[in-house]
Amino acid sequence: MGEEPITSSYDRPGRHLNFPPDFLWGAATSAYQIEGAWNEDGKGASIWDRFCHTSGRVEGGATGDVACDHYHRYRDDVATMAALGLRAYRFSFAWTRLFPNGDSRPNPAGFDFYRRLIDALREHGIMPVATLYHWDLPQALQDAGGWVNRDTAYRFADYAGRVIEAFGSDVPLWATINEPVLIAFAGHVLGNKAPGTRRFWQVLTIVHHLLLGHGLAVQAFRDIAPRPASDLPEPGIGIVLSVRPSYPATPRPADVRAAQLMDLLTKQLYFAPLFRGHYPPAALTFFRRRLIPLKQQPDDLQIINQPLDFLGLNVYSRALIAARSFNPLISIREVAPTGPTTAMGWEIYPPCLYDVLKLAASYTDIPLYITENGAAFPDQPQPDGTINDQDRIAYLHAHLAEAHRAIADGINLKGYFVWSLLDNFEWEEGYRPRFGLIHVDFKTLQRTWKQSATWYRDVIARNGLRVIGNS
Ligand code: IFM
Repeated sequence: MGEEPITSSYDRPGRHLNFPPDFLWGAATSAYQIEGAWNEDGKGASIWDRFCHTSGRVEGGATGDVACDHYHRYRDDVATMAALGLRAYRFSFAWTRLFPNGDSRPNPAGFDFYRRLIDALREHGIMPVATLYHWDLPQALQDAGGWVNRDTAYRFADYAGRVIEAFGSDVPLWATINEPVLIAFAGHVLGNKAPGTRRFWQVLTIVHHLLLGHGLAVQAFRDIAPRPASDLPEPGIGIVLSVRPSYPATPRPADVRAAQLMDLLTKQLYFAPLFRGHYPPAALTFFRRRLIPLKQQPDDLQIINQPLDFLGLNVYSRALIAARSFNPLISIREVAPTGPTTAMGWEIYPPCLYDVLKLAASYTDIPLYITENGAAFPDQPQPDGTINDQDRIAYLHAHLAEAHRAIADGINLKGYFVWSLLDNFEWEEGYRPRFGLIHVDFKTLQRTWKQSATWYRDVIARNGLRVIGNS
């Protein structure tokens, strides 16, 4: 284990890339993707329950009804986290487990489950990192208009306040919303994620209400001001953005402009209101020209532009963007990657992690966390049961080296969470893509460590990586 200062020379064989001593090594999951128990102990239906139970929406007709059955197996899963040496575990609360109808009537059994989960983490010295909303809106709120309805932002803030009151002291890091860009575009424009609508004309309204809900939840957090348990740091709150840098497919000016437009709609549209208190004028012009309205009230941007304690970044890949002329709504298209890809078809391009951190640092100097990074590969258990996922190890290694490079360049990166702890329900793609460090047999629900799990355990134990070799 090296005690060298953090510098940025990456080509010295055998060199150890040591991370800062307090670096937060973690793994991440989300409620719908692992918990199962979709209608047990008083849980209400979410938009993902409805989406999966609608035929033709999810590959192979898969649902999260059982998923990894984490609801019943959380104790064993926490023991696995402890064996991995995780310092932090990022999970999400299922809104409908806590408030089945999305109103103010709580479900005590749901609170009890998360109390037991958090206690188990704390017993093992693992820091709970909680996301309040990872896509599973109560169906009752969707029936009232979902994120198109401004009231949903207020319902979210009420829910957030109740959860923060209940668990605030035991959770040092709170994220409001996971990946608003995916909720808005995949959920409401492409329609491949729940609620599965295709309403491009409402997209700006949805983005605005998501950000408003975030800001209101941050205000609720500040009002409650949870005091930390004696052995935990002061609780803080932030948001988790998914950032996939856009690079022009060719140097042609039209492609360069298309990549800039993609960045405007998928990144600046979120970063600017959150950190600068305004929507990018070019984005507003883009939407105005397409007659897409933004109805806002006078203080909304102030509410959205709250000081945050950290920013979470989910980084997987980059997008190669080219222009297209025939679509009147959006004149951009993504072209096929030029490099190797994961089972999601996403290009393996580690420098994107550095680029995303640089981008975030250009907006804010608050602590940054990579709240998700990882890869799906078609892992095949060997006859002896082992899973030798060298491709995942290489992916994680290369991305962590980029994280280290960013720290060496002075970026305020405080932690890294592998997506994911377990193979799990990958939304509309069902159980085919496997992202886990831990393999899950979805017939028996048996968990098996992949080699990447052992590798990550060693990375955590050494607090870093070796440049050459697998760790
Ligand atoms: O599984 C998802 C997660 O829910 C959100 N971020 C991306 C992951 C991989 O697609």
